[in-house]
Amino acid sequence: MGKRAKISIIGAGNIGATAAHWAASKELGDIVLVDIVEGVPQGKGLDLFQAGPVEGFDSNITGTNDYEATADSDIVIITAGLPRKPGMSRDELLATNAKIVHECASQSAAKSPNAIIIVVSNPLDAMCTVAMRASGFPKNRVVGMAGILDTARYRAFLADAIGVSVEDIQALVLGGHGDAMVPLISYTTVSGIPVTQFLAKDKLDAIVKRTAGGGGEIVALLKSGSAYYAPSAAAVQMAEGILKDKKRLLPCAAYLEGEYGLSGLFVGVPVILGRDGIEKIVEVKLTEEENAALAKSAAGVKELVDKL
Ligand code: TXD
Repeated sequence: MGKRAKISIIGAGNIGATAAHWAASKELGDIVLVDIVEGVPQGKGLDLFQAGPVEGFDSNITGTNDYEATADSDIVIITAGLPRKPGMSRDELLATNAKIVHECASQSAAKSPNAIIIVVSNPLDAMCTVAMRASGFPKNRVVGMAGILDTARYRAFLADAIGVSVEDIQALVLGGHGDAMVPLISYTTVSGIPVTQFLAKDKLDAIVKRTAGGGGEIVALLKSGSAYYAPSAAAVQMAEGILKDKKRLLPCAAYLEGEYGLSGLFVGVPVILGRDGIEKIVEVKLTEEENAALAKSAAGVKELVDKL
């Protein structure tokens, strides 16, 4: 009889703790919260554990300041790092967060050599490279969360504008997790019906623009932090797809070696997520314009990675 799955979440801040919340409410497995701040992962873990009787989930949830308890995790979600302040770009977090993600990935990998790492920390695409180098894991076991979030924002805005359920909007947003992300309008449908039959171009373009600035919009509102409900929900959707071997086709940051004409970089592309992590990178046909936008977005990622 197999044991419960084990998910370690590194960084018990806004995203990490909320990811633990979503994972517990989906009863995905036992959860270990890790943070450097004494008491924070322990307190949040204990509190979430005590929600079990109310919500009806059975999950051992613990918090710790070291990696002992994370041993043999199936999934490691790395959310540790500084978030943006108003006016900051994700890129300005590079140096600080690269050190943090390097430490978290290497410590996690040492305790869980067979885990799949889901990277959340920003600047996302570059942090995926840091995590892959630090963990030494093969490219199928390091995946970045950004595309699902960007696509969720895009889908939410579309559903609101069209007046349909968010469940009936299918879409893909590719590219780096930055202002140059690439929403694929040609693949956006409402229950299979092209979105262009519902919205005029100017409305669509406005939604694409708002999506690209989606992170910044929330940072400006919150002033002391960045988005965490949707990012953590997206990271947990990836964990669920892996743990349940669902073969989800989702936009995630994956290490490319020739796909989309790109190599040696993590960029947001459609992937199939299953028990082995990134089981396939799906190459879809792109318009000239979409290809150019993806290449531009990738160039931005490369610039950052070269600074590492
Ligand atoms: O789409 C995406 N990928 C992005 C990612 C969406 C939103 C925000 N994103 C980024 O996630 C954000 O820019 C940050 O880089 C991370 C985490 O954001 P969060 O909002 O959770 O930041 P917090 O609340 O400051 O939490 C970070 C925690 C905090 O508790 C620190 O004590 C902890 O990280 N931390 C560490 N934990 C473990 N080990 C080390 N070294 C460490 N350093 C800090």
